[in-house]
Amino acid sequence: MTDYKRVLVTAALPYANGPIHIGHLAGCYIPADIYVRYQRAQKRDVIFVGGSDEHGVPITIRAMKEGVSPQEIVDKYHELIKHSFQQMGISFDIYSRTTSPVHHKTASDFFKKLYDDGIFEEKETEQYYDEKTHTFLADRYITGTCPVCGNDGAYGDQCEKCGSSLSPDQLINPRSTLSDAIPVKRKTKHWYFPLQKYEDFLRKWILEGHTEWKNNVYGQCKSWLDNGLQSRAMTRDSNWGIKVPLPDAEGKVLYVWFDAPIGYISATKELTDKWADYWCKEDTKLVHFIGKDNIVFHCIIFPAMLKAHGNFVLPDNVPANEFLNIEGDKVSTSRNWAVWVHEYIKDFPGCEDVLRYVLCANAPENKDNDFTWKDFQDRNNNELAAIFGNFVNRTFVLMHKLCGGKVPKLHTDILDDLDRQLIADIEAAKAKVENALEGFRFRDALYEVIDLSRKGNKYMQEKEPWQVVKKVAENPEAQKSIDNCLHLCLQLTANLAILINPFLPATAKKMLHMMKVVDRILDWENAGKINLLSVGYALRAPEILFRKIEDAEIQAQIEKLRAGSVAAEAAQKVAVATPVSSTPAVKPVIQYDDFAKLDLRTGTIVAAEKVEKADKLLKLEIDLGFEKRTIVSGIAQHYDPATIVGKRVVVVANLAPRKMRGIESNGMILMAEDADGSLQFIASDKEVQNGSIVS
Ligand code: B3M
Ligand code: ZN
Repeated sequence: MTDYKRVLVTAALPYANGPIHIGHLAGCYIPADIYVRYQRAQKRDVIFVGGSDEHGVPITIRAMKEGVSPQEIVDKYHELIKHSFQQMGISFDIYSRTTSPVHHKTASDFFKKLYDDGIFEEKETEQYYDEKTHTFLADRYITGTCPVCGNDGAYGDQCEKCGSSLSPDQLINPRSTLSDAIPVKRKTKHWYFPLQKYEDFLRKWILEGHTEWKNNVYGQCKSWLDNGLQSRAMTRDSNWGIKVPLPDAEGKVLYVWFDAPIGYISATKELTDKWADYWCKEDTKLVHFIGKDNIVFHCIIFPAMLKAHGNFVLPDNVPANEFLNIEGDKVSTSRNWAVWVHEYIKDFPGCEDVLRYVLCANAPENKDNDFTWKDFQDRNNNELAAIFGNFVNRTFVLMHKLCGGKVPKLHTDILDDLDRQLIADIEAAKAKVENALEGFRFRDALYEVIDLSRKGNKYMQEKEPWQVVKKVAENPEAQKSIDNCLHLCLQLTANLAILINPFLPATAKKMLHMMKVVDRILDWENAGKINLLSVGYALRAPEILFRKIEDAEIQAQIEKLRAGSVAAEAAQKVAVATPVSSTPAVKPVIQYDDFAKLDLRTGTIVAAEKVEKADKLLKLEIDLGFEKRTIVSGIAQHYDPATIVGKRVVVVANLAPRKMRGIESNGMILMAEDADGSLQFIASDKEVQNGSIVS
């Protein structure tokens, strides 16, 4: 199994355009961290690299939304994300960022090498262009209807509803996400990577060489290959990103999916001078942890790039997870349907391991899975606290009570079947957990650990040292049975610390403290042994490993989730009314007949007063020449009624009457909204007779 000399583990670089949520953790960071901690315990040469993905459209769009520069966005979220990872115990050896100078040089050199080797196809094509914002619309700058599933909000690179990978040309009714404009086609030049030329290599390497990959990963690769690969543009028109290192490439940057995976190499360079050992020597085992939406980039595109470049190892495995839904619904950052990691840490201080536990025990390893707060509570209270925590606690309490606070002796002469079975279970657990971890079956591995603690509880229940103690007075030999029970339970506790350590490192640390032993005990080679704690050694008092999580806390989280998503929806409605660019887009075309239905007339305001209990409304009396009208208008926050009497206005005279605050409004006055939101009257510059037709 270990015919490699070093292990290089990467976890997807999250876009620094927002905080991370628990779906990110479950998708790749927790499994990656478990794997790495396990490798470290095995004393293997392993490094774990990660960082923020700071280029691409997700960043620039966020910057536009927040009205700040892309640099400000990535600075803010990089720090937030990095901090969340630290708090959750995701133990990167380096957490870098793709705006780092080392990365810019590495990615730029990589591109230049492929260019110099004549790998790219240079093509001028027509691409969608937004004339309002003067932007070429690739990737997420363009939206429209998905040709596969009909989702109206599909992007130019992907439909998030059905998961299809798309190009802007496939979208039905494309629109710019920047201004809502209908895009036009314009010529632009880009450098394309000819993926189809690597099809044979990829087929052999994956479909024949990596049949051991997870079904979901292998299946996606096969379907990509069977559908035929095409050239893909590796550059974009943008001013945010890594400049294309060629003379005639003004305003062009590397495609974010070209530079981001190279970020793994750059981060390794920043970490160690020996980076080339990890990236270029054949006896490296490279493992990419990612979510399912990144499979094609890590299994097809990046390996083809590495192959074209030469001199790099290819991933040995890409154990991608599927998606984690929340309370039965897909995670959506725009709808704020998510559990944010930095908020969890604030709401449940000291419970980071609980989240790690739940996200691993319920990981979407082979299919999408659901996170619910109820399940979170149940797993904490019924598994962590009631089984694992309870076993450790009982062991310590009884050891203090019945064995004087010291590790008792093991009297081998009186070992019975129960004792022997427990010893066998301890020995067997190591291989079970190990096999599951080597095979990226993290749920199974964790189950085995909890199962071992369950066996400990059962053993203790059958041995009943609290009953046996009653016999000690008349039969001193009975103490031997108590000693054996607690000796084995303590050795089992030490084993549990070793086995749980990759999953719940903070818990393992607490257990070490209680046992007064050094970190070295956690070396994997110690698992399965029953001589880890020396006889006569005094141990500390027990600490509660997992507190109970109350119903009220769970209720509060469910309410927070719902309230957050309602607020986000309301905010989104406002955002739709005011697109990112300052002037709203023109509405869809109408015919003259549509316009001719409107009866617009000139008029004069002859009276104005506030409407009671409505701070936005004014009741206006309008002289239309042929009649006077009452019109209720929403301008109270812009005009004092006294100042507008005598103003000339344009009125929609044939608008159906409508009651507002009990007053019937007969028509509407036209106002122009300025960029700052103020309202201006519309009137002709010369005085026109009231009642004149406006057309
Ligand atoms: N930033 C997409 C994502 O966050 C992308 C991953 C890059 S990994 C090299 O899902
Ligand atoms: Zn779709």
